[in-house]
Amino acid sequence: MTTQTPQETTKDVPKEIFLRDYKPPSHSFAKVELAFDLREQGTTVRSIISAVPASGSTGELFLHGDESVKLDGVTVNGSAHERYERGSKGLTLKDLPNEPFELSITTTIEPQENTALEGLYKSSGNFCTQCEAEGFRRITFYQDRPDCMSTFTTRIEADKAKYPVLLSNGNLIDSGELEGGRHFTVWEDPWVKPCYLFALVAGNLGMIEDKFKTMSGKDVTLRIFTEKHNIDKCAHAMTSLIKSMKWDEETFGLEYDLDLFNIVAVDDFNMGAMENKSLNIFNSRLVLATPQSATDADYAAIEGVVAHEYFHNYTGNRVTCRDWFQLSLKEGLTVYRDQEFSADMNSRGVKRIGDVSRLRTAQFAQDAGPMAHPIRPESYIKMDNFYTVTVYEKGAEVVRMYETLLGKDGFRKGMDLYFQRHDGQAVTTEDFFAAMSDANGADLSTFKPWYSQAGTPRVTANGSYDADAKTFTLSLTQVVPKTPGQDTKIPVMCPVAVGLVGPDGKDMELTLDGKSVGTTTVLRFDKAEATYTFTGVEAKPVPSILRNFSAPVRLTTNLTQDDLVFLMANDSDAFNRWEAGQTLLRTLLLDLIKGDGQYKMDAAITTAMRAIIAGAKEPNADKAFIARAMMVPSAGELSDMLDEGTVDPAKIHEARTFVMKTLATELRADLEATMKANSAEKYSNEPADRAARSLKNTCIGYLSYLDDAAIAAMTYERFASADNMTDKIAALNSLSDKECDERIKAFAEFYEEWNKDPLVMNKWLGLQAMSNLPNNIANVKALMEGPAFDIKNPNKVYSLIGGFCASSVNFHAADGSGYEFLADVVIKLDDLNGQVASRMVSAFTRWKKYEPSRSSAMRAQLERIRAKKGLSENVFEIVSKSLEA
Ligand code: 0A1
Ligand code: ZN
Repeated sequence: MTTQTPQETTKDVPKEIFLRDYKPPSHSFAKVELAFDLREQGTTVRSIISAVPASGSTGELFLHGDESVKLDGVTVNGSAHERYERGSKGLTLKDLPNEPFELSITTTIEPQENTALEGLYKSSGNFCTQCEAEGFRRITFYQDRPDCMSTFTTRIEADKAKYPVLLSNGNLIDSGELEGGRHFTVWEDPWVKPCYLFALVAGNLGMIEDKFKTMSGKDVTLRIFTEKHNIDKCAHAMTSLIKSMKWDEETFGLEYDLDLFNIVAVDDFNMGAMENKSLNIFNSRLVLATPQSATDADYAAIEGVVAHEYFHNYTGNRVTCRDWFQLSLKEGLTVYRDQEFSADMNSRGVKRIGDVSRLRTAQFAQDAGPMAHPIRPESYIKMDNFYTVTVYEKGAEVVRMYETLLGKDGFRKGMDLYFQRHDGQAVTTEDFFAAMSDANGADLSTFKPWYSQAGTPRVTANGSYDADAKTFTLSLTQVVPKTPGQDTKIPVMCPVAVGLVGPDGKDMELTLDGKSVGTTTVLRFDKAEATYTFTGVEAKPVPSILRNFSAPVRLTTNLTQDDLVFLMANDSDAFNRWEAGQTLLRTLLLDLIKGDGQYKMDAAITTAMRAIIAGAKEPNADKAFIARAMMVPSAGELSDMLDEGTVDPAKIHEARTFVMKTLATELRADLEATMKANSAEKYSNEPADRAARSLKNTCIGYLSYLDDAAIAAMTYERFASADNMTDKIAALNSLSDKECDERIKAFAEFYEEWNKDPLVMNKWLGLQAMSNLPNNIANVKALMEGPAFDIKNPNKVYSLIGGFCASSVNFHAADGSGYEFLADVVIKLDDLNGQVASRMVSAFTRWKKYEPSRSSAMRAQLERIRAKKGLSENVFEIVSKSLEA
C-alpha cells in the first residue's frame, strides 16, 4: 500500500485504484463517430456517441479526460448541455436522459506539444497515436476503460501536401479533396473495441504492399508504412507478418477478419509496438532491418513482435480485458503465442533458453523486490507501470503451464472454448481459467494462486535411489516467499516435468503408481511437500528435473557436480542440458563472489566447457545451442541470487572477468579454431549461418578477455571488414571494455559511417554506455550533449541511460557518481515523459539488495527524486513503493 504523499506533486494526491472496487460502466456506447481536424496548432476532435444508460442509471456519466484537453462544448440530443463538473481526471455529466441518447463532445488538443507520447502526438513531423493504456483521455472525454466496447467511424481531415496518408482502424469508406489544399478520409471499423485500440496516423509516408490469402480464401491486403527513405527496410517485417498469419491459422484455427492490415513504423514510441485494430503502430526499431543495419537479434525481435501484435487481433482485440488488472489475460497469452511461433520458426530449445534467461534475470528480480506483484495485480497508481516482466513473461509461463498440464490438444480445446464463449467480450483471467478447466473436465483449483500470489516459489528436489527395491524416490518441497503486502502464501500447483537418465545416457521408461508414463512425466506438485516413487528402475539414474523449465520456480536439487556434467552431455531435454552447465557455472561464480578474493578455477568446468566447444565439430552440431551453452551467467542473474544487503557489483564483475579470462586463456586454441571454422566468406541469413555467426562471435567475445594486442588487432580487422551489422556490433562490443586504440578508432569509424541512421546510432550509444572502462561516466555525459542523443526520443534514452545502468563498474561506481547522474536524468525526464522516466528510475528499485554504502547512496537519490515538485504519478509510484517496501 502506498501511503506517502509526494511533496507538492501532481495537483491531486496520486490515487491508488483497486481491483476489488471494480464496477461495470454506467452507460454502454453503441456507436462512436470521431472527426479529427488536424492542424499545426489546435487540432479539434468531435465525437458523437450513441450512449445507452445501464439499468439503474442515476443520470450521471463520468468521462475520463486529461487536464491538457480543452473542452469546447457538450451537446445531448443536439442541444447544448452545461450540467457537468470538470475535475482533474475528467468530466461528470449530470441530468442525462434515462433512455438512449446522442452525446456530442468537441475538444481541442495540441499534439505538437505532447512529449509524453500518449494520446495524439507528432513523431518526425507525422501525427500518430498511442492509446493503451489510458491515452485516449488525452484526445477527448470518453469512458476510457477496456470494458466500454463500441464500433468506431473516424473522419480525418488534414493538409494534403504535408499529410498525404491518413489512416485509422478498419476499412476506408470515403475520401476526397477539400478547399485550401486539404483532404479527408473516413474509416469504419465494424468490430467492437475499447478505445485503447483506437489509432490514427497522418503523414508523408512510403509504403510496401503484399497480399495474404486466408484459410477460407479471402484476400487480405498487407501494408507497411514508414518514412520514405526507409522503405527498403521493411521486407523482413512483411515476411514475418505473413508467417504469423499462416501460423495462427494452422496452430489455433484463427483467421484474419478484415480486408486490410496496416503496420506503421514511427521513431518516437515509448514501448515496442501496439496492436491497434488493423493499424498496428510500431517503434521503428522493430520494423526496419537490412543485414547491414540490423543484427540477427534485431531480426529475431522483429519476427517475434510483428507476430505478437498480429496475434493480439484475437487475444486482446476480439476478446479483450474487463479492466487493466486483467492485463495478463491478453499479454501473458499473447507472449506465450509469440514464443511458440518463434520456437516453430527457429530452434525450439534455443528459444526456450533465451526466454527463461530473461525471465530469471528480470522477472525473478522483480518478484523478489519492492515492485513484486501477482500477474493479476491488486492495485496500481499508474497503469503504465504494470506493463511488466511479471505480467508479460511470468504471465506467459502461467499460460505455458496450462499447456504442460493439459497437453497440446487439451490446450487447444481450452482456447477454442475461450473464443466460443467470449468473442466480442471484455473478460477476466477467471474466464480463461474456466475455459481451460471446462474444456478438459480438469480440476485445476490449486493452480489458481498463480494469479493472485506474487513471488517466485522455491522448490527443492531431492532424489534417492534404492538399489535393492529398484526404486527412485523424488521428494519435493515448495515455499512461496513473502512479498510486500502478502505475508501468507499457500502452495500452488507446479507442473514438474521429470525424466530419469540411465547410466547409458538414455532416458529410462518410467513407471509411477504402477502405470507406465513414458520417458518424461509431469508431476502435479501442489502441496508444501510430496514424494514420488518410480518403480522398476534397474540402475541408478540421474534425474532430469523441471525439463523445459516446466514451472517458473527457483529450483534447488541434490545433484552432484558429476551428475551435472553427465546431464550436460546426455540429457535429451535441451533446456536441462543447458541448465546443467549453467548450474555448474553459477555455483562456481557465487563461491568466488562470496569468497575471500582468492580466485581459483574449477578444472571440471574448464573440461566441460572444452567438451561443449568441441561439439561444434560434430556433423549436425546445434551451433546456436553451443553458443548459448558457452555463455556465463550474467551479472544481473548472479546479483539476483545473492542475499539482500550483500551485493557488490564490483566483486561480481571481477569474478565474472576472472572466469571468462581463465577460460579464454585455457581454451584459447579451441576458441580460435572454432572462430575460424565458423567465419563465413559472405553474409547469409539462413538459420545455419546465423547459428555459426553466433558461435563465432561468442568465441571472439571470450578472446577479448585476453590482454593481447594481437586479439585487439584481429577484432578491429573483423570490425572493419564485416559485411553485416551482427558481426560489426559483436566486434565493437568485444572492443568496448578494452583500453586500446582499436576501440577508439572503431567507434569513430562507426559514427562516420552510420551517423545518419538513428537506429544504428542507438547501438553506438548503447555499447559505449555499457562499457565497464573506469570513469566512463564522463563519456556518457558527453554523449548526452552530442548530436546522436535526444532526451525526447525514448529509444535514445533506453540506449544511453539504460545502457549506462547496465554497467557494473560505472553505474555502481563506489563514489555514488553513477547514481547521482541517473537521478539528475530522471528528474529532467520526468517533466517530459513520465513513462520513460519511471522505466529509468526502476534501476534504483532494488537498492536494498546492495551492500550498505551503495544502498544508502541509492536511497538518497530516491529521496531526492521524491522531493521533486510536480513529480509524475508514474515516477512517484515506483519511488514511493521502493522506499516504503
Ligand atoms: N499492448 C502492447 C504494449 C504497449 C503497452 C502500452 C503502450 O503505451 C503505454 C504501448 C504499447 C503490446 O503488448 O505489444
Ligand atoms: Zn502485447
